[in-house]
Amino acid sequence: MVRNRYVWISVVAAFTLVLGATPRADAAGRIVNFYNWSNYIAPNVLEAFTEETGIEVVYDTFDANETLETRLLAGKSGYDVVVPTAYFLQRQIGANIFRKLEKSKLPNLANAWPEVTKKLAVYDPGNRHAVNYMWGTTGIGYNVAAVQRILGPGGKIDSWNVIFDPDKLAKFKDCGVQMLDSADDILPAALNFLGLDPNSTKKNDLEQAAALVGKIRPYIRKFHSSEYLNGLATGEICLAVGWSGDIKQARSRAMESHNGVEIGYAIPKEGAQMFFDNLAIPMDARNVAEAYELINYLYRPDVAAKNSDFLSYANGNLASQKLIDPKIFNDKTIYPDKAMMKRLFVITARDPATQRSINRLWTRVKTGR
Ligand code: N2P
Repeated sequence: MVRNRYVWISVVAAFTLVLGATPRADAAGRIVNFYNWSNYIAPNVLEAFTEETGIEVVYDTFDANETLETRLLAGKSGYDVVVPTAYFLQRQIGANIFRKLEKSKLPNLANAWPEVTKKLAVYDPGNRHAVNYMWGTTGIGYNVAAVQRILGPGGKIDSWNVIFDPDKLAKFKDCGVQMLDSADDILPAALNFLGLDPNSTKKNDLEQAAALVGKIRPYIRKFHSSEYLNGLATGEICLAVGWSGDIKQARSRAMESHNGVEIGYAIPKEGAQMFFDNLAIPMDARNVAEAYELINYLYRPDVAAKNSDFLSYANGNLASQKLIDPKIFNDKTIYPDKAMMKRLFVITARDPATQRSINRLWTRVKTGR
């Protein structure tokens, strides 16, 4: 009897040991809900995270800050990690939407790039609520052959005038033009092209910018913030105002499919917006420990490098730089040098009244009313 009991206890102990040695079983049921931009994570990163930690990632994507913001403001978003752009983050911090990060739970932040941390502090003083994920620019993607055909040999895209001069853009109408459906990307580009402050809150400035976009609207096939990636890659469209990494992913996608399409990306000489997208934990997140583990994982130098290599976006991780493919790290339209930096501008959150009028102008411009 005693012996039997002893045997039974041993079996239970052995079983517990075996289970305990398997991380998956140990962490059974752990999940993290991650809401990220589309085309914004390298293949297998999340799978590898699950394999290592046993935490299942429920992954969902969006392609506009407005979509994310609506979910967050409604409350109970159900998300544990989200990726707002800095000027949205700034407003959302004001609305008390995010948790203060416990940095002790993010040891990999030791790898953060101080220059980027400092830039982000403009939006999040003291860097208390967010850490940078990726950053990039808003510029022009183009089909190299179409540009040669339309502008003649030697023709190049180096100015916003190809977009904002209606006579120039008209020539690209038939081969297909798309533009981001993002007031905060397009109106600052238009303001900057007009020689006005891209951060202007003056009614008259904003109306001029909207009128400029209104004039080129007949030549734009679609306003959309993710379809242009595939559109450029397949040759379905030939010109897009879009985000740097998405356009470069279009280039790689075309190259991999050997379809003869060559895609270029230009940061126009008049200047372009530089944006920062950041990882943050909503106040009502239910899987907070898992959220920290995911953010910490994304801050591992090899993981950040893998993401930048695939996405062609720069990241906020200094230690990752020596691991990044030199073709990416030495590309000045991804990791800008000092001269390129001088051309880039940032935008900050507007007051609610200005933001409302920007949104109204944008709807009017898009619908042509
Ligand atoms: C991801 C692009 C995100 C950039 N496709 C927008 N800030």
